[in-house]
Amino acid sequence: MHATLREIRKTPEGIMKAQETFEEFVTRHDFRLPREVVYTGCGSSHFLAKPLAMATTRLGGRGLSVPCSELLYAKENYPIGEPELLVAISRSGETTEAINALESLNTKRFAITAYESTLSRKADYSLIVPAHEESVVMTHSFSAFYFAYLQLLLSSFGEETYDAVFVSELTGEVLKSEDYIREIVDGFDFRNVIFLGSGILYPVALEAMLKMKEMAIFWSEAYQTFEVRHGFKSIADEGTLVVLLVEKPFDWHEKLTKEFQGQGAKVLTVGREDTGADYFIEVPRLSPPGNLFLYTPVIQLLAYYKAVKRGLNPDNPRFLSKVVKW
Ligand code: F1P
Repeated sequence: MHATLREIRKTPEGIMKAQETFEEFVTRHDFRLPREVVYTGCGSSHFLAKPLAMATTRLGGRGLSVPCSELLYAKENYPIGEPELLVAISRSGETTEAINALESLNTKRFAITAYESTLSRKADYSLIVPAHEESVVMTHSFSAFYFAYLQLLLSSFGEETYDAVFVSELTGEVLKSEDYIREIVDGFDFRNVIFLGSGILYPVALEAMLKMKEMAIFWSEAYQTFEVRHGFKSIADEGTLVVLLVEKPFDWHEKLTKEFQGQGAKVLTVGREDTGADYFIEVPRLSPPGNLFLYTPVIQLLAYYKAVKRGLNPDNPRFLSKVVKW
């Protein structure tokens, strides 16, 4: 079995490891997360920085996400202000840009990583979540990192934390859609794919787009849900799969589904209710910003099975390496 598939299936386990890391952190440190936080990372880790920034903002703080390279070479273009904390995310903890970016602001430094690493050693505080992966691409570690930090964020801001066992079980429920996802990929040989999501689900759409490119070397795009109608939708035709990631759909989602179907495209809705789509994956109820966990395994499986269908090895995608050094 491919390591990638094994690792996607480990999502429930990753959540539990993340909970342990969070609990250990709060026992060991008196430190609580501040309100003004800049988040940074590269690739998937950058797409994880985005929901973390959004979660910070939702909870009443101010979160900003900036890719590491931008923080290093173009930060004057971003509203960085005077943050109380810089959080750098890197699965390996050895990505050159992430290590350098951690030193780019004159503030306290926090690392989220899977290993004791250069990044964690340079940080004042770190969450080391041992969701280790063999695969080049990041899968269950994405959800695990998010969970550990979200718990810390919630507890720092005086909010109730998530029940880890419950969330872990819910991700297990979502993983049961694996056979159905494989059937979709086998039954419809789509030529391109568009991922749509709003709020916290937009970074999930971006991560889905990246997973498709990394694992399946396949053309994919991602937009904030309704933004796609403004020109971008012209590329959708009978060869297109549109993946609509939605928490609770309303009439606009149904109209959007019909609009794409009218262009000949097929729609897969992933959400709590169907939108009249060609394919539907129901996700259990879990309030945002924690609902991200219910979508990530689905989009990872979709990219995995597309890679398999295309006869590729998703564990070792062409031209890519696990750690990007400069
Ligand atoms: C960052 C990253 C991954 C990507 C690829 C190359 O790694 O861009 O997101 O999947 O493997 O590296 P890291 O800094 O999180 O270790």
